[in-house]
Amino acid sequence: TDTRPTLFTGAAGILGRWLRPRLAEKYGRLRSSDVVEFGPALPGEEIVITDLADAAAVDRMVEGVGRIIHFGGISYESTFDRILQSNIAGTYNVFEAARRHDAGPIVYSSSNHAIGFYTRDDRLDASVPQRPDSLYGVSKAFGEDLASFFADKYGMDIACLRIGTARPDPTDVRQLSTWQSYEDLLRMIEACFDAPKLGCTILYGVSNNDRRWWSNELAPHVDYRPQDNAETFAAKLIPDGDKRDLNDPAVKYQGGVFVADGYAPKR
Ligand code: 15L
Repeated sequence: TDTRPTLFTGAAGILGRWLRPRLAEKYGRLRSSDVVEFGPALPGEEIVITDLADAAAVDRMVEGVGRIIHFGGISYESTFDRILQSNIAGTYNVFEAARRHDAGPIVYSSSNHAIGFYTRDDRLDASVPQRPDSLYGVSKAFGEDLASFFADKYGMDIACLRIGTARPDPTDVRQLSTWQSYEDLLRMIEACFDAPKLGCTILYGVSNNDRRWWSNELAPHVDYRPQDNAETFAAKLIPDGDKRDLNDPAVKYQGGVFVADGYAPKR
């Protein structure tokens, strides 16, 4: 097993704040990073404030680490310039520094918005072509392509998690399909690092929801066993059933509001 520290980018983010103490406990030495200040450091933790767009700073941050959990970046739609810096250049800088320093395996937070233009009637596995629903989704599709390239060209191991909606509880009808509990997300990260070989593996970050749209059957080498199911919240969330307008783009497409935001196809 790898005794080098584990690097965690995006440690001050919404998912990062929950994952950080658990990753520190699981993997011991943790090098946590974000672009904003946070702290204090946990036992065994080293905090490095880094802008992922700064290639030299990312190179220093990655030097000496083993496993990488790359969750840093913008997690919502933004301007192309901001997405370009933090998600596109940022992910390139992390993967390229990992190649140079022989770090890895890498678990990368992709997103369901890389495939958000599939409809709620579509059922997806890891082989479907990407269908990004936003510039944010395009940046996640780029990160997946970059993972494929670094795996094929340099033999690196990178798991891309197309996370659905990771939050404490599901809060709307869509999330009955897309929800991933925090505990299941952590199980997925651990299962990736326990896999014998990742290459470039695409996984859907989703709990064992009755209404899930996505299958991980093409990644049997990752022993992910989700324990939670959004359906346990269904009766409380929609006591009178699903009353939504099924033609509303935010309802019709898997990406939800990321699709509907600015949606204006010319006919
Ligand atoms: C994401 O990628 C976002 O980061 C998150 O805030 C949620 O909106 C999630 O997708 C989702 O699709 O529910």
